[in-house]
Amino acid sequence: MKSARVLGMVWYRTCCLSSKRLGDEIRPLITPNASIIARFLKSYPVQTFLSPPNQCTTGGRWRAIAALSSVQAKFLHRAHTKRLNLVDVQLTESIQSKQFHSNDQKSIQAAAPATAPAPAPTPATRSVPLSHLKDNFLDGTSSNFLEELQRAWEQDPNSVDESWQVFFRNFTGQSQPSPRAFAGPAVVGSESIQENMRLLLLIRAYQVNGHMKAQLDPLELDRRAVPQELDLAYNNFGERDLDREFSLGFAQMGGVLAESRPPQTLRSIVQRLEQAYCGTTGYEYMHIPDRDKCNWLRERIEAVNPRKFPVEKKTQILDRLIWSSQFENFLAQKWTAAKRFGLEGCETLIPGMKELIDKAADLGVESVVIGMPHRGRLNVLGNVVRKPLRQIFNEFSGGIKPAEVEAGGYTGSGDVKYHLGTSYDRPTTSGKTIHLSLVANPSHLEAVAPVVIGKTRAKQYYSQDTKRLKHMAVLLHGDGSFSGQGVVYETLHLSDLINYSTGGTVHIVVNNQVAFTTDPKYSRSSPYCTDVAKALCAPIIHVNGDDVEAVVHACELAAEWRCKFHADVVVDIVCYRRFGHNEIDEPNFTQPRMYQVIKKHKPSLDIYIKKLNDSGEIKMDMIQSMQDRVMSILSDEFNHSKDYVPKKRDWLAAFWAGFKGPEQLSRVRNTGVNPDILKEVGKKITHLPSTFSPHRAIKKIYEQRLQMIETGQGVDWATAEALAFGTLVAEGNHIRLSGQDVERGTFSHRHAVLHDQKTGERLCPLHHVVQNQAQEMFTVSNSSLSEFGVLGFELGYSMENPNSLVLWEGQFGDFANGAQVIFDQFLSSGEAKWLRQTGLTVLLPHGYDGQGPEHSSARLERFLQMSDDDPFVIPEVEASLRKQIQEVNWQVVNVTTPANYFHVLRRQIHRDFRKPLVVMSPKNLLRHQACKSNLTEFDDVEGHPGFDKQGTRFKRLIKDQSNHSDNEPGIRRLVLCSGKVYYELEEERQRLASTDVAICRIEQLCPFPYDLVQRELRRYPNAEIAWCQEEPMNMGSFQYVSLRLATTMSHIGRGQFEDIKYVGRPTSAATATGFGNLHNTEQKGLVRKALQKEPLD
Ligand SMILES: Cc1ncc(C[n+]2csc(CCOP(=O)(O)OP(=O)(O)O)c2C)c(N)n1
Ligand SMILES: [Mg+2]
Repeated sequence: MKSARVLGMVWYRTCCLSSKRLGDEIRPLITPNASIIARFLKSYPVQTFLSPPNQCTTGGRWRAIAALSSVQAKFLHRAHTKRLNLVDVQLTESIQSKQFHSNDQKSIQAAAPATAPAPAPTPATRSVPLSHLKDNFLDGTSSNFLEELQRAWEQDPNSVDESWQVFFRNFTGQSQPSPRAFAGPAVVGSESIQENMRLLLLIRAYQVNGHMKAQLDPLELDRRAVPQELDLAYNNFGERDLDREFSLGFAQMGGVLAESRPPQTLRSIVQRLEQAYCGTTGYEYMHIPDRDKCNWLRERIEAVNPRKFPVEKKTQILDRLIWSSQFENFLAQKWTAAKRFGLEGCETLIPGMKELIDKAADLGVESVVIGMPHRGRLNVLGNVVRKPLRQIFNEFSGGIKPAEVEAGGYTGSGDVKYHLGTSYDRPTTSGKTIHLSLVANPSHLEAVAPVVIGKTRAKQYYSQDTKRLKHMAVLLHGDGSFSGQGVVYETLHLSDLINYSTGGTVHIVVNNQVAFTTDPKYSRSSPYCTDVAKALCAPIIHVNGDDVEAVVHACELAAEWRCKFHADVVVDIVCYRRFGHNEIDEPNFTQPRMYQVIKKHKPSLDIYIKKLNDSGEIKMDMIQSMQDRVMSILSDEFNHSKDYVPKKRDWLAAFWAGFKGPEQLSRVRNTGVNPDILKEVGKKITHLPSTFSPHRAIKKIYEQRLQMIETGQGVDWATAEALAFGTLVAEGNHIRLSGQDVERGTFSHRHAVLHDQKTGERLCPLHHVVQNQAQEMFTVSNSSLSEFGVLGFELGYSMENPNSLVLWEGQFGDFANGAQVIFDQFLSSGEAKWLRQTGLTVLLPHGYDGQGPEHSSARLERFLQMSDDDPFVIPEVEASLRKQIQEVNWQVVNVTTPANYFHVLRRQIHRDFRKPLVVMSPKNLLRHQACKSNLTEFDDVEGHPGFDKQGTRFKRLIKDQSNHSDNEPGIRRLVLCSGKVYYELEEERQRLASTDVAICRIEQLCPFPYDLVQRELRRYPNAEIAWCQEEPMNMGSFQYVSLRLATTMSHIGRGQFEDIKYVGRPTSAATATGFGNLHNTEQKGLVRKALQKEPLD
């Protein structure tokens, strides 16, 4: 009874420490009071104790554990005497691991007594595995309760929870016991139990907190308090116990606790644990709820014979470290004043990464997509990705722009050398070849992370790598960025999402313990910079960056983990930065003490050379000759770099072959579809199987869609979109639409995925456009609630293969600014900087319908401001020279008809180049009676509306719908507008029965349709020219349009900028008013003004 209370106290303390709020609730439970425990045990089936923590509420689990505390030892005893091995081990594991899952080191220490509380143990006569214990000390109310429960079960098995039924069946031997369980029980006293429990706690303490004692910091500046739990005395062990043998074997456990381990002395157990957990590698994995994963790690970490590298391997590691170190030295010598963000202080990254890649290749990985920041990028490019050194050196010297060697000149604006990306096929040590691509990135730290993941996922799609074994992502991070940038978290959270997973990313943190000039204590609140990854239950391997073999071990383990469990893993290389943030920065201004230490600190290569030399494993003359060889190759490459001629841009490789750069004309193509195909696809995408029970309202919507297809009348927005997707799929293209709630559509209009009302089963009619269509060919997926992460992902996805239409939809256009970095740094400028094209399409709901400042504007003005078409230059109109759309950085459209939406989506694919497309999507037009198109506007039949000599196409401008001739001198005003305000203007015109005002819609704002605007200006020679928008004057498209409109007007002698009449809201700080009445007044006012009889002022 007393012992039970002691055990109860242990658990109680654990519970209280981990969740102080639960203390009062738990306190009564540790007193073995049958009725209370009964109540709790009834509420908590066996699984509550056994299931991973994430499968029951934390509070529930703690309460359950507390309830169990006083009966736990009874279970051990009973279970073993009745040959039930499994349950007790699981119970022990589950409870004890819970204690140690708390990483709140400070609180554990604070709550723990200063000295060991319990009396020194009496040495046991012999070692006894816990699984062989037999004791009968547990009398009392807790066991009484169990007996009562057992009696109740014996009388009526169904009177207790099913889990307890199973338990008692096992308990009484009514189930088949495992053969292992027949090992003969040994009889020992309660002290032995306690002693074994304490040893278990000690082992657990190493597993959980060993990393706190590990020698991770090469500079030894990080003086962390060693947790008390790792102290023998704290666990009531002393010198005299060190040579006693203990046998701890458990089924279900790996590592030191594995059943197969022979009895060991306490000394050897502790030694092993110290080596495993407190050397130059620290492991954090006890937050992982999965027992198998933990055991897998334990087996490797606690292996009896820790991995030892043979001399050949050490030679290879040395060679790689020489390359890494000398590469930086060489650059430093040749370009003394250049910024290169060198790797000095973390040179071991290179042998580590190479090992990671070799190991991954051995395990079946065929290609690795790498994303990394500035630090060490050139070194990685040269030594890991194997970009030719002469090319790197050439670029370093300023290089020749690719344009100078390519006819036509498509150079873009270029980027600094440490941002450029590249890809190569690299042979591995085991004779395989692995494709490595380093993705170009902007300076914005971590922004490339989701892009890399998206690209990896696309590679997996195109190579049918459904198990995600062939393509792997590796992301490198800085310590400051990993903990500081939110997109890290947003990217991590994509890792296990069905439509975003890549089967695990290997993260490597170059943790130089400083971010620019900021110390970690000022840049993060978590103990480790990697703590964010714990949210994913990823193992985190901290490793001292001076120990190259440990770094190589860590990277090897990371590759194995990723390939085994298809999940993320983090290697945190704790290192230092030998120089300032860049080579011309003075670090002593801000980190004087650190840099005093760094100044005296030997480089990792010197440390390794000394180690190998001291041990006699590799002789000094051999090391010298290895170094000489590397130096001579570097010098050779440098000499060749001077006359290095860059090759043709490499984005044309693979899937992009045949695609055109802006210097090569791509002709406008027909986007209309054969009417039979259109109908056929229309039927497929509106077909619901008879076995499917849709929601009534959605059934009706689908019936209406079918009717639209059959009658060819009144096709709405959602149907037009589905037709665009369906016809593109029928043509063999891959479609991927992702974003928040896109399956149904924020405005409940899309219903691309239906849910059976009886079974909950999902149905996506667009999966069935062609026979045996692979589901993923049309992917529509609700995403995580992230803009930055998900848009970045889709961007990366879109860049892999041009034969796909990849779309991201913002919930409301407002939220796009959460992904602003992707728009600014990648989408609007990526082609210019890195010569990489993408046809990524972004749908941003936009429009003023009184929903207030946060749901009205997609900030159209920002997209237009970033557009690079020249406002003062009328582009070439001659068809054979017309490349305006190829030369612009992106397209921005504000489309007003379903048919035009259909064509603009199809146009993304039906051209020989790729260009980002930003669509201001409608909201109230989705159900607007006038916003409908006829099927004849979608097809490619001569004579049908929209058909011209180039077939049916997207209309960049929609002229007035009043059948005006080419010359309408009687029109007194031409109102130019864009977007849904058109319908309000049209309604007002009809209300006024006005015939002397023309209304023209500019559907494509960027690039500006100079040619068509000119045509309309000429059509109405006497008209006053007005620009009408619903956005405030400092927003919307006024500023963008007015400059270009003025250029057009002056070009044809129709006036100047001052002659443009503005009709719209006045300037404003907020995008819209939050008062409904005011909105209506404003909206009506601007519409009336646009059509007023009097001339505009
Ligand atoms: C999003 C973003 N914010 C700020 C910066 C400016 N900046 C460049 S490097 C750097 C420090 C990065 O620290 P860390 O991630 O630890 O990498 P390290 O330079 O130490 O390798 C900062 C703040 C940036 N590039 N990107
Ligand atoms: Mg840093």
